[in-house]
Amino acid sequence: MGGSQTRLAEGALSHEDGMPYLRLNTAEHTELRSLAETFVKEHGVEHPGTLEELLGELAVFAHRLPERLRAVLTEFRLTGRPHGGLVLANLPVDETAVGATPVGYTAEPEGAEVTNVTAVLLLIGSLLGAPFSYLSQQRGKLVLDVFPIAGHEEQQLGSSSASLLEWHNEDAFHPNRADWVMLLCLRNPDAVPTMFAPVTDLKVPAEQREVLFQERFIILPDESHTAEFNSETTGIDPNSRHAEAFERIRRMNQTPEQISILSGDPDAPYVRIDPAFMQHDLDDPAAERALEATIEAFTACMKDVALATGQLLIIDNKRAVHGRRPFRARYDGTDRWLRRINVTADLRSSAGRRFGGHGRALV
Ligand SMILES: O=C(O)CCC(=O)C(=O)O
Ligand SMILES: [Fe+2]
Repeated sequence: MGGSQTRLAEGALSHEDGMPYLRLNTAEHTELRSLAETFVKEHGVEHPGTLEELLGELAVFAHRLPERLRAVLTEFRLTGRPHGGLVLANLPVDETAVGATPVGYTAEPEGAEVTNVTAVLLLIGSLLGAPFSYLSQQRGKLVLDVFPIAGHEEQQLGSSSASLLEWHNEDAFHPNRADWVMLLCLRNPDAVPTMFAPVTDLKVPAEQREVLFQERFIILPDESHTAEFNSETTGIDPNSRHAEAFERIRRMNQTPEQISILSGDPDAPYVRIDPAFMQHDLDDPAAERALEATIEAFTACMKDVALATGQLLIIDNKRAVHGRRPFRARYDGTDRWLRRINVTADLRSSAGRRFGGHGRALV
């Protein structure tokens, strides 16, 4: 994979349990906290939700992030290294000040520390690319909360707990899926691991690998994008854009296109896979065998990354898969809590199809 291309990024990463980490030092930690607080103060942000309306300002302000962080993120954006993703550690998150972990879908976390923490997440996301959302997911909300919800224990949703959340690419079915997914940990008292594997670790026989590069596979939209699920959880605005978004999802569900699982550079390919929402019966034995071999091989190389408060997992959503181990939820305000954003390298490809107050919710 080679070393760093930029002098500043060189030697910045440590490797812990096979995972690359950038640990901010005390000066960087303090600098980042004061940067986020300054942004919030200068723009009179009183509620974390307001940050979603300030994406342009955040993108400009992001150029002030600590230099070593900018160097690592720039190298990651330009070269894809470290391959698949990395963890940023020692970010300013005061667990005692963020308040209780939400318990229901419609909860809107509030308060000064949640606002600061969200600013940190959006600043980092805005340096790497452009944060965006989907109109078909939680009304186009940009910053999503990952915490267990009573009744979802066994579902294939971020809000599940008792069941393992099978590894996947985020929104794998979607042509405009994220380039990067960022998961910022506010609390994780039981050290519940996120699962992670870069595609460079995937070992499948050459013959099957060749099949993976062919358009012989089908991924359906996951439940979180359906009209039924959204009307039961966050509710749907009865305006035409929402209807359009769910109509597009319905079409993707009804007449899905055939896609390849691997694409791009044969030595460092992009990956697109979500076994829980794929058709396994393809009327194509060679493709079926290649899919099952890939599932087995990925499962075998899955790493556990137990995020701690103040750690941010940046996943290259086109070069790595992720999931989550099962755990027992508490539902008492002390549950595991992550804040998540989708980030794209290419806003231009969705021009004319982005709406919402922040103009970043895709139809
Ligand atoms: O809870 C986790 O660690 C990952 C959840 C997940 O896959 C997601 O929110 O996209
Ligand atoms: Fe995910």
